[in-house]
Amino acid sequence: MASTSSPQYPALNKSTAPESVMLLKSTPRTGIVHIGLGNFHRAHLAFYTAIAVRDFGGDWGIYSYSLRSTVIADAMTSQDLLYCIATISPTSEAIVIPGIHTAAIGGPDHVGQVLAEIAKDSTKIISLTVTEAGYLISQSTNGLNMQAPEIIHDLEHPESPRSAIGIIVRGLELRAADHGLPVTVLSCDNLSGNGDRTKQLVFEFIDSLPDSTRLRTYVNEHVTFPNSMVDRIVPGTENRHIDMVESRLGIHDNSPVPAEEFTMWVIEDRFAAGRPAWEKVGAIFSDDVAAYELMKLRLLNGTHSLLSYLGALAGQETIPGARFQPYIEDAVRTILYKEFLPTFAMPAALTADGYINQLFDRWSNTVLGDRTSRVGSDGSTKLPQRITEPVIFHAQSGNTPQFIALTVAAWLACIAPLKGFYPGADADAMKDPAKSHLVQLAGLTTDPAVFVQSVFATAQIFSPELGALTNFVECVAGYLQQIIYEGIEKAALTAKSRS
Ligand code: CS2
Repeated sequence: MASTSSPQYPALNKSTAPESVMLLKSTPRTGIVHIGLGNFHRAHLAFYTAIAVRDFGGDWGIYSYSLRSTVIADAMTSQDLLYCIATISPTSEAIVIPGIHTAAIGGPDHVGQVLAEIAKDSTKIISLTVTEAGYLISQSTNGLNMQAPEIIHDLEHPESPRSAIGIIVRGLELRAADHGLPVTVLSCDNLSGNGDRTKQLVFEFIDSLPDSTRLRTYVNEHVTFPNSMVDRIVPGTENRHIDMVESRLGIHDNSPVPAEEFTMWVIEDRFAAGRPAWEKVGAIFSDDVAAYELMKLRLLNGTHSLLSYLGALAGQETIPGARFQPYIEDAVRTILYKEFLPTFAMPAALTADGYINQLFDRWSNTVLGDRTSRVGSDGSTKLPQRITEPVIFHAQSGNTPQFIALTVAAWLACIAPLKGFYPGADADAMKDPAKSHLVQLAGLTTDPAVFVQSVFATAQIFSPELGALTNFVECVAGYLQQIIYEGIEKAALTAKSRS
């Protein structure tokens, strides 16, 4: 790991830590195996679990695994499995150090260890934060993408799965063959009905295995998949965060997590083998998770997508930069109130205005500086979750949601610009698993209408049902044309005038 002259974590203990630092170090044994060791996990599930274990005990240490990269795992291993969550807002800065991990490993070479850990009878929860893209959902079948190279590989190589679903199934297979004890699979990603969805994908994988009766029965009878809504804005780690920790604590953290103060977790209480006392440290257990999920996926995430693409095209590097452009703020209010809010029922405990005002505050966090390129990445797997049902909802009464159409057009302008159009550096920095395919389609024509038609008809990003909504598809094409020839502000003003 990076060598450094400043002291490392072991030098820090309760008496040396500054007052504003919360050191949550306990030494439980492993009870949770987590797949997807990114910043989101480290600032959310790990945070709640560290507090719950410190205050209420239990063997809920987290054995964590990153599917591809070894960077975070190596950084954490080199610093006693500790790291800082730096909570940053314009009015405060605080540091929390959640000492709850029992291992941090990364990369396909180590997947055997993860399977062995899942198989242990001491493992009670398998949790996941692998992003929308990590579930390998096919939009054409609305199920597991059996053509994905990872799934093809995983069906053929039981000992070395590479996909999250493959790892879960192979781990469950070992449990079924060994002791058959119950376990919970807990998805913490932004998918609508994330638990139900994960269960569906797990069963589709199982059904493709030869001789799967025993495993099917085990999963049916002893494995639960609670739905959950998980919320905290967590940007990527930058050097300025490393410097901030160093100047505050005098220690060098190779991998701190910047985060907003706000955090929310709503979970269904369906745990097959127990769980940490999360309800005592702020998590909400509810039978109404679906309402919270829809609220968050549409109001926060859906609008976040609009902010990222309009913002990037307007030359804004950050979400607050975008949010403070008057015409983008106007677009945000319209999409929230006119296009997303009518499509679901708010959870009984919250009011729309209260939640939306809080969103504006969260998007205004200029010092956290969440980037448009982070939020805009992976649009091909995020947008279908966020916009499909709202578009269909409006189409049923003969309407086309203008700002949702503009969001899709702006995404295409950012990810696969047509010849002669340059979307700017922030759009350039967006990654997307469908990027190379979209760029290929964009290279076949200079006509935005032809390009947009081909995306909906052939790219298998959006469902056939959405692609069949001609008015919507044409509206997207019209906005792409306007973005290219007149600019994003003009396109947003048009959308406003039609709303
Ligand atoms: C964002 C989310 O990446 C995105 O598209 O909308 O990561 C968002 O920051 C989180 O869901 C907040 O909980």
